Amino acid sequence: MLNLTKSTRAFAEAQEYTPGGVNSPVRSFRSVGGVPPFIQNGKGSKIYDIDGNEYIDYVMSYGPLLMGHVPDCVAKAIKAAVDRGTSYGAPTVAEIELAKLICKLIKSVEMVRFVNSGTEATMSALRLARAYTKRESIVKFIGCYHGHHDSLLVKAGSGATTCGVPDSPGVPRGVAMNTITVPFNDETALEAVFAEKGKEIAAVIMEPTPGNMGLVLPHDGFLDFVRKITKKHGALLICDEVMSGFRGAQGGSQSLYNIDPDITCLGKVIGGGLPVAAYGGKREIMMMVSPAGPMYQAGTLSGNPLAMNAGIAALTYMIENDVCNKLTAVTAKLTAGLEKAAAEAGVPVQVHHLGSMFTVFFSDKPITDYESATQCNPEAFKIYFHSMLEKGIYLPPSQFETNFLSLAHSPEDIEKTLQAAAYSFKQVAKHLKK
Ligand code: KE4
Repeated sequence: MLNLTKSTRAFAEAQEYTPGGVNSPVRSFRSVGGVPPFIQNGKGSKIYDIDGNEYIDYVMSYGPLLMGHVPDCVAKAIKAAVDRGTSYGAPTVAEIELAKLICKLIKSVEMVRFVNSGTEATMSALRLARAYTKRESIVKFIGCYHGHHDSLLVKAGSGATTCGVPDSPGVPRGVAMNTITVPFNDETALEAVFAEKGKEIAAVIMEPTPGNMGLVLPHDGFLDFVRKITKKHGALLICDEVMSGFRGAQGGSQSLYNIDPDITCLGKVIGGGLPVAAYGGKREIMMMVSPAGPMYQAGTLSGNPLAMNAGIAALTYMIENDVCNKLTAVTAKLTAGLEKAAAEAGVPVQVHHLGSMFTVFFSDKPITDYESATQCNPEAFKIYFHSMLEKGIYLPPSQFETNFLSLAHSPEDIEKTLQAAAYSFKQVAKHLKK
């Protein structure tokens, strides 16, 4: 059993001052039970909790840490920037440099606006689509998660599903009624919505490779279909790549499926571990954004030099060291090993991977959408999660999250992870036999 004495004490105190003791619900271990380790520090592929336990980390802050915890390139950039100032509320050349990097990496993006969270990015992208098309309805896919603003907290995945509130209370009916939801991978349902309301739809927003039901992949032709039907009806296509940007591929998941969206949302990796997100897209559309155009959006710390320099360092290192391709290869090797370990233990799983992302679904059926993802065996996941934690492997505490690799995960880490998985799947098998 893990010694979590200090974390237990800290969690009790944290719950006095912060709802659920955490500043983001999924961290509470609510759906898997137990006490969340309070982290002391991280380095490379490892995190260390306040009781001195060491873990190989597959949360990686839910995506940002492509090179692992505190890579030298990012640490150096932040240390150099902090002595010059953390924020000015005035333009800096670092913002131009990071914007140029993003425009070079994501082919569909010609202009960028920086914000401080993925939620802000998708919220602003929706407002922009509504301003540009002068329409009000939007379409999202059930189980996709685009942050916690009202328009998109409708049948949302990630923590909203994990905590049992895919449709959160507090979202005004007047807002939710403008959000149309459709199952992912369902062309027929999407076609019916456009046939009925095509003229009212400002945009379809989608994670091209959803990571908030766990990692679910589009079936052949689906993304192409979404692009075609939005074009046909004059609606914009917003690709939310806050998670999949530079995790799916260096050009975003959109580059893997040859999709040319009107607007792309980014976050996580582009801040190198500091709070940075962005929305960007075609120049003609982005020129609607204030002060170039009438659509208002602003932010005190948007584009702050500390975060910009961290992002520049991270993306530069990523490009110069071909990080995305290297991680794709390691992730394929790890997931093949996980599949083998589950088969040897006689545990039915679906293992999905793309780039440096992967999910182990505890189901004997294919996982193609929210409906099938939510049929997974929660008890099996819980046993797997806690068995892995005991063996020093720190996974996202929810079936509806994606795991992330980093450049810092060594062959020894992968070997240790596979040994822990062999043990954990055996624990699950014992439970399934009961
Ligand atoms: P933030 O507001 O949390 O920075 O980003 C929201 C967001 C937008 N779009 C996508 C595709 C996302 O995955 C996210 C946030 N991802 C979750 C992980 N599934 C953040 C983890 C958390 O909520 O604590």
